[in-house]
Amino acid sequence: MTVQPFVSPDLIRQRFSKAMSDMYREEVPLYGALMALVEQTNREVLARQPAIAEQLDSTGEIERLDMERHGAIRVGTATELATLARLFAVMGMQPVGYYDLTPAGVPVHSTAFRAVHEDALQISPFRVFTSLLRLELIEDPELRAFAESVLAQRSIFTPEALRLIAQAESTGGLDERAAEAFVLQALETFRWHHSATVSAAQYQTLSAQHRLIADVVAFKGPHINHLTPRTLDIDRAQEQMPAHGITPKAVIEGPPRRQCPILLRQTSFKALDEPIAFTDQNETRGSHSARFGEIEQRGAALTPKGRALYDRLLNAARDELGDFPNEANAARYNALMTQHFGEFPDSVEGMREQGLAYFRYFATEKGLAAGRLADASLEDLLRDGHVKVEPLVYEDFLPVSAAGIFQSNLGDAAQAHYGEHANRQAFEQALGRATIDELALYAETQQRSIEECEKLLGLKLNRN
Ligand code: OOG
Ligand code: NI
Repeated sequence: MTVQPFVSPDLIRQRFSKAMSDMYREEVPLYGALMALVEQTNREVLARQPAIAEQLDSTGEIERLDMERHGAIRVGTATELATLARLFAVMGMQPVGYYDLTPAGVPVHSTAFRAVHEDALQISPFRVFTSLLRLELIEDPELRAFAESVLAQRSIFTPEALRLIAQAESTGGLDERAAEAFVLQALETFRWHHSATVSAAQYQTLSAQHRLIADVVAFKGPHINHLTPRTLDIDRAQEQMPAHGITPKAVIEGPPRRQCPILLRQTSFKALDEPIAFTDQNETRGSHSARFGEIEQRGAALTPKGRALYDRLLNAARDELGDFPNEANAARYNALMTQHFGEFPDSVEGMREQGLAYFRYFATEKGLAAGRLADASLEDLLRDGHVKVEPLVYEDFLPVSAAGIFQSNLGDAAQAHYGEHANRQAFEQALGRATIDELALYAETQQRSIEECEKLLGLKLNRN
């Protein structure tokens, strides 16, 4: 018997991301329109701004741009979350970061499953923002018990998916045939179902408590609710949306427009109202809105110091606005954001000097030609052009932005006030493992790039 080699988890993730995109394009035609719009703006940006093309070329991001996307799902129980963690692990995706959405009135906490090493991210940067419903925040004990009993009856994974996960765990991987089957089986968990698991009246009761509760509890599985492509110019894409039959939300979440993009800017369009059959109906007579569209622009990952500055400026702008940003105050919000963020250096050099962002260092042709340099520091090498630097792209999410995205799709009526806030410990207990600190990942990637320069240039750098 010949032993078949394992398919690398990174390739399984790449295939899964493509399969997910194909499924979603079929389910939500507007997603296809959004993809076309983003591709077109990206092409224009690359043609008009060669410096951006050059930067993406040196970091390798140019190759992953077209396949770059994130999705989002919401699950109802600890077992569902823990099994998802095992499913994503087969594709080399780990839970990174902890996000508490209760301050925004959304009864969930979340993590992002993604690849963690820069080489793996380069093969497929696919991420899934995954939220766990916090049933303990439902005040009515009867409704809570009802939600729990409905969730206890569903199984969101196919038996074959569960079997393949166990096989990957026990043997250390999946061969070609098993990997192919795994992608198809895993996809089923995220599919949209037109039939609900509750009656119309039960749906109304759940929805009256919070629309998100109905979205999680009343369905057979955690349908993927959006898939977000990466644009190189979000303002331009947002401007173009109406001409493509897409109506975006009032404000772009995240930092204001800058020369040197930081973190993450996102905008979304309203969820579709879709026909649903409840258990007491034999045809689709009800409706539910869950699925929406989103695009994002990614910039530099910030250090703890940079992130603290970002949070301070964002909070200052929002405090001065005195309300959640919305249609009516959008212009004022944008002006306040621009004004406050004037304090955040808008150049690679400025951010580097102040230690606000993470970077990747590359040995240049000139550096390689120069041969061994004794006793150099990184600053010397940069000054002499022996090493060049590019910001590390932010691979994660932002809690305030995520809250804004949730809100714009659930409607303002979905705002609630919860006495209880973050509970990372409970989340990790449900997950069955700790979440990874994203800042440590960026610091490691930066450090590896410095070590690579040392190796290529044949020197040991002064660390001061
Ligand atoms: C997730 C919303 C958050 C993002 O990009 O910040 C999100 C959800 O609606 O389930 O996707
Ligand atoms: Ni999103």
